[in-house]
Amino acid sequence: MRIDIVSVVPDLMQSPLSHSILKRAQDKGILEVHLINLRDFSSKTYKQVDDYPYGGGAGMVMMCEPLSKCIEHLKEQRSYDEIIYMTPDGDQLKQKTANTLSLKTNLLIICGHYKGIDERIREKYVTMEISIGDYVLSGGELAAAVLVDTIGRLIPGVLSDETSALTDSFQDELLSPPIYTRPEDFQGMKVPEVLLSGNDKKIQDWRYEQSLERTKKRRPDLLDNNLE
Ligand code: 6GU
Repeated sequence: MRIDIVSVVPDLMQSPLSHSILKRAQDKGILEVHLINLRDFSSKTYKQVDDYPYGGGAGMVMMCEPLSKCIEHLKEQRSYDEIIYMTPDGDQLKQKTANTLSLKTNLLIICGHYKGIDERIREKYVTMEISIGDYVLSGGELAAAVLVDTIGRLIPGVLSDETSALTDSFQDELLSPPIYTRPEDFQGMKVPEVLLSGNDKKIQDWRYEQSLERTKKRRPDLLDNNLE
């Protein structure tokens, strides 16, 4: 999979994309991430990419021209399965979205900064609009890093233990059960007996019960969604 990310502050995403599982995915050649600096497509003297909003008000708006030039340039080289705009008024990112996107070949992600991008760019090019939650970030970059992380780890072949992503919280719309490692006794707090029993069936049943209980207590909304 190839993911191209357009931003005015591409450096913001450098570190999250260069470690851990995303690094491994790129080292293995399964994932390719390219950061594109929108300023490279500005025709203004000071590489300006934003301008005052028509109608007035606070904040700047990312102009049509550099974005359009940039997107057209990228589209000449490959066709994108989705052109995704990161925006707080987009559809909220869910595991299901990540699952679907992890099977694509070419994705283009556009990060808004300032107040966001000119509406006409959304109308002309954008095929998906994604938010990562109901709070405000300074720009789409950290949200894009979150999106790439959640997609990247799902691409077939990225996780060495192929089943590991399947037992994540949310993958089956339940939260994960509690987990333990050595020692068996930590300052008098013991690991649940069943996990030491060696009885796989009992362990799986216990984990499922714990998942269900935890979800009921912490995120009953997830269970309601299951009934829809
Ligand atoms: Cl995708 N962008 C911004 N600027 N803020 C956000 C967001 C995205 N998702 C949640 N808050």
